Amino acid sequence: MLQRLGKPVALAVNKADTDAREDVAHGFYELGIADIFPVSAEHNRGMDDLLDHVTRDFAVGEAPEEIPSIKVAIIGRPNVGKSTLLNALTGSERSIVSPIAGTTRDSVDETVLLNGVEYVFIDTAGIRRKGKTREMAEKLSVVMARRNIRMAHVVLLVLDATEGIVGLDATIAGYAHEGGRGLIICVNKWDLMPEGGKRKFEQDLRDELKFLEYAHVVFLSAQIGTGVKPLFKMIRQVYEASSLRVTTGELNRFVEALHYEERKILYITQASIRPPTFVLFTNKAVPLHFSNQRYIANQIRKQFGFEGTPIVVKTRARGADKQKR
Ligand SMILES: Nc1nc2c(ncn2[C@@H]2O[C@H](COP(=O)(O)OP(=O)(O)O)[C@@H](O)[C@H]2O)c(=O)[nH]1
Ligand SMILES: [Mg+2]
Repeated sequence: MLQRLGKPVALAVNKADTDAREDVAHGFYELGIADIFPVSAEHNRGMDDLLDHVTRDFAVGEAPEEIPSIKVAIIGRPNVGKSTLLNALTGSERSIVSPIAGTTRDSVDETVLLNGVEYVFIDTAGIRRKGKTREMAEKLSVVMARRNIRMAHVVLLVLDATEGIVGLDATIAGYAHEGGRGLIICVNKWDLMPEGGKRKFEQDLRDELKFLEYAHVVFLSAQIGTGVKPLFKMIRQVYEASSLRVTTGELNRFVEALHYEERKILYITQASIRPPTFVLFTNKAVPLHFSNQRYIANQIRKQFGFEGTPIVVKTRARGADKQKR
């Protein structure tokens, strides 16, 4: 009946708990199904191979483009230097830079082609209007940040080094984090800072923006141009990290080696990219505590190189019936 359907069929021969029983499974060849997988559902044997096999032809995200085009949003509160940074990145003067907060013209997209990669920068545009208040400009910067985050693959969050991290920075940073995009924190106007303060600044920044622990921090001067060029490589790296896929087999080998006591992780698989999202099947019905989610996310990041991107970890409980036994 199955073969008449004309669909790919794989045979999972269960209860192959031992090597000897695995051999027996191959006796099922006479059913005429070539893809035979001895498995043990109870002892979690052979599942990786089976799952990798049945998912091998699944579409992987968007179709690959000829030239990868990375959309990069430049966000931050008014006057931190977003437009200056855009100009430095694109080598143009198209964005209007002004010492008066919120004077960027309209929506500005600039494309740079570098080493076969297209970078499309989206500046947080403001609306130039007479009598616009500082408060209005600040509100607008949040609205624009949220919009541009949605359109981007990678986000550059710009801070003004001379002012440290203020409340509005944290608000915008929060949206960047929720957006699930790869993130680079750009500490701008570093030319105005005394020598040697980077470590302290980064420490304070990490304290204030704890939830952005995965983000790279770079110190730069958009006006002078120092630290701007290396951003391209970093943007590309973050984009690639956020687009990375790990096979179910690799993930489960990793989980086996992980010393995780809180509960038994039966299974882990990557459900999507940008942000990389993982689903854990565990032996408990309650979702993982936030701190445990973070622990596992960080272990995954370390192991597989998801640098600069947030990672989402979801839990699925195995059916309650299993627990009653
Ligand atoms: N010293 C210094 N000033 C900067 C730097 N980047 C921007 N500025 C100045 O900061 C002000 C605001 O810059 P702008 O790019 O318009 O900020 P935006 O509102 O975030 O787009 C302008 O006076 C810029 O010249 C920098 O790296 N160093
Ligand atoms: Mg601007």
